[in-house]
Amino acid sequence: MTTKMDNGTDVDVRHDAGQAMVGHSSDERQLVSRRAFLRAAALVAGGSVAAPALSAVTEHAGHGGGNYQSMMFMPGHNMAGQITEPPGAPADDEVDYQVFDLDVRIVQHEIVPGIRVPMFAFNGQVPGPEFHVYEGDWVKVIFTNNTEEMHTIHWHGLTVPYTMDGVPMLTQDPVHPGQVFVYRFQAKPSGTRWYHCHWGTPLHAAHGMHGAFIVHRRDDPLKKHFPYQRDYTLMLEAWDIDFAREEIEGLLRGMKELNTLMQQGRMDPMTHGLFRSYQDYLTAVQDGRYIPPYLQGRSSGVPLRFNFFGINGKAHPAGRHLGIRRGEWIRVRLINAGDVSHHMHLHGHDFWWVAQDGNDLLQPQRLNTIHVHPGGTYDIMIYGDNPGYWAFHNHATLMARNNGVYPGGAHAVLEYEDFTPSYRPTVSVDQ
Ligand SMILES: [Cu+2]
Repeated sequence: MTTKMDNGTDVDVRHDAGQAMVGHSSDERQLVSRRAFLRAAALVAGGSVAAPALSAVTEHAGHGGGNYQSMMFMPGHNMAGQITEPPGAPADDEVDYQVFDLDVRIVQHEIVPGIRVPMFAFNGQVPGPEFHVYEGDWVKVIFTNNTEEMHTIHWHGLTVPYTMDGVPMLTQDPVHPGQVFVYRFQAKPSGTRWYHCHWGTPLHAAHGMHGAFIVHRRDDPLKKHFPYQRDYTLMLEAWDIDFAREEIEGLLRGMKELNTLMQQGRMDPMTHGLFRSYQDYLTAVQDGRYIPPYLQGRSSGVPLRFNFFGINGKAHPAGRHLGIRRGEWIRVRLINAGDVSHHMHLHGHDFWWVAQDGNDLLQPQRLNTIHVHPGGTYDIMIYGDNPGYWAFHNHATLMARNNGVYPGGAHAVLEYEDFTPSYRPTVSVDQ
């Protein structure tokens, strides 16, 4: 499927693991809001939760005013069915919002045939849906937590109001099971940005809850020198599937107990490592009332042994092909959503590195290997002048394996669409 952008760019999403996300029209917008409300109300009505429907809607209505304090210490608090709208952004009638629905569910995600791993996933897909907006657009994301665990969304590289930044216990309470949290902000600055969960990040974000957030410029100065037609996003990943399996099972067991305690008003925040301040935490540790779990460590999580590596949720040979034609420029946005660096090498071509962390470089650099570090985004331009099938892969070859078996890992193929091949690619999974 090719989406025509306003600026004439074809955004090709054929090979994407997910769907590109574009905002709802204004008619749909109302529908979405109502749907979210009904969904929340249904949760209240259908669940074991005894909150009355109206008080379930938490309008911290300020959008600039009002008290927005943590509810984590309220005895018997229950957030299922609540819609939380923190202050700090314009109200619906003040700006023209593009509205997006995002939720989190648990899926069995297939990395490569035969390997399915439970993951927390935005809208049930890994990576999450790709946002495509223009710089300056107002964005409203209605986030519904459809799991038994807590989550937030952090907008990585976007300069949002702090109440929308998604760091649990620093800018907001985590979004509880069944809760709806509404993020609002202006899409800026332009460039390759992304989003991820910020609760339990090594598991949640690195092992599933990550997606691209592309902020386009209506007049992209890069097009002067690199008149690209197609625009690809590659999210680079690293998974420890044993960790993911153990942690998710353990967490869900723990959260069921925690949710029950919360609903019964029997949860003691301190036993769960929740403190009102750093001083409270320090005092509790010093006088022996609280023993931090890191004194013992957690065997499932230390150290992680990453055994699968991927691009957009898939490891080689399940990975994607990037289409190109002779005489065409393509743009490739690399985003490292995992915890190890990927050293991406392209065969048969040099490319131009044009942007880092969303911002254009003052001087593009000509390379054929680019080092993509955790959290960073790197944009490159490739010119089609050498027809064939070309590997674009992580050159740290110990990571070019699936569970220790070569070849695998983060490996894409640059595929010319306008030539007659004399050799056609085949598949080998054990060398
Ligand atoms: Cu999460």
